[in-house]
Amino acid sequence: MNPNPESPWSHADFEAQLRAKGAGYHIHHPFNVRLNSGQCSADEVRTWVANRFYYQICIPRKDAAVMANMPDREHRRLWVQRILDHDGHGDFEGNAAGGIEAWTRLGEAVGLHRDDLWSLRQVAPAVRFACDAYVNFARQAPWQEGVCSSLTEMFAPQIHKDRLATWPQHYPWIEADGLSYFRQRIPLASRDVEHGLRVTLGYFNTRAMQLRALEILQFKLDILWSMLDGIEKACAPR
Ligand code: AHQ
Repeated sequence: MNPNPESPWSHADFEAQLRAKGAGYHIHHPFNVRLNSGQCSADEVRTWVANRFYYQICIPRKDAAVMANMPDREHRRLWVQRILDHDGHGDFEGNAAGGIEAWTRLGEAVGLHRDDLWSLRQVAPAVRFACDAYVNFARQAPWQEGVCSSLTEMFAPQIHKDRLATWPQHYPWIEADGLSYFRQRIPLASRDVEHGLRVTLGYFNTRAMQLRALEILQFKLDILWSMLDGIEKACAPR
C-alpha cells in the first residue's frame, strides 16, 4: 500500500479496497443465510421472490438513468446491453425474453401467480424505499458514480452459485427451471463487472475520489442489506 496517505492507491490496491467491501455484502445477511441453508418456509421464499421482483424491475430504469448521463457512445453501447438483458430483445421469446420474465418464471416456480408479482402488492415499504433510492441516485449522480454503484455485482456470482447449489436440495418443491435467472446472471454479472471496474478504476483517480467510490459502494451495499431487513420484517409473525 502506498505510504503517502494523500496519493491515490494503485489500481490493484484500489480494486482490493473495493473488493474488501464484500464483507458487508447481503450474502452475509441473516435472512440470506437462512434462505440458502433451507431454513425458510415456502411463504418466506415467496415473500423474498415477490419483494426482489421490485428490485429487478428497477434495474433497467436505473440503467437507463445512468445511460442518459453518459456522453459518449462507447460506454452507451456497452451499458445498453444491461437494459436488454432485463427487458428482453428481438422476439422476446426464450432467453431473449429477458431477466424480468425469468424472474416472473421464478415467481411461478415458487407458487406465485404472475399478478402477485406485477401488482407489487407484496412489496414492503423498506424494499420500495431502498430500490427507489437506487434509481434516484442513478438519475442525480455523475454517470461514473452510477457505474461504481453497480459494482456490488463483483460479489453476485457467488450468491447465485449458492442458490443453484442449495435450493434444489432444500426446496425440492421449486420447479428447477425457475432457477434459470440465477444461472443466466452469472456470466452477465462477470461481463458487467469488467466494464464497471474499468470505468471506476480510471475515473476515481485521486485518494479523495477513491474514498468517494468506497462510500458509493457502501451506499449500494446498504440498499441490498436494507432490502433484506424489510423482507425479514415482512416475514415476521404479525
Ligand atoms: O440480478 C441482479 C442484477 O441484475 C444486478 C445488476 C447490478 C446493478 O446494476 O446494481 N446488481 C445486480 C444484482 C442482482 N442480483 C442480486 C442478487 O442477490 O440476486 C445482487 C445484485 C448486486 O449484487 O448488486
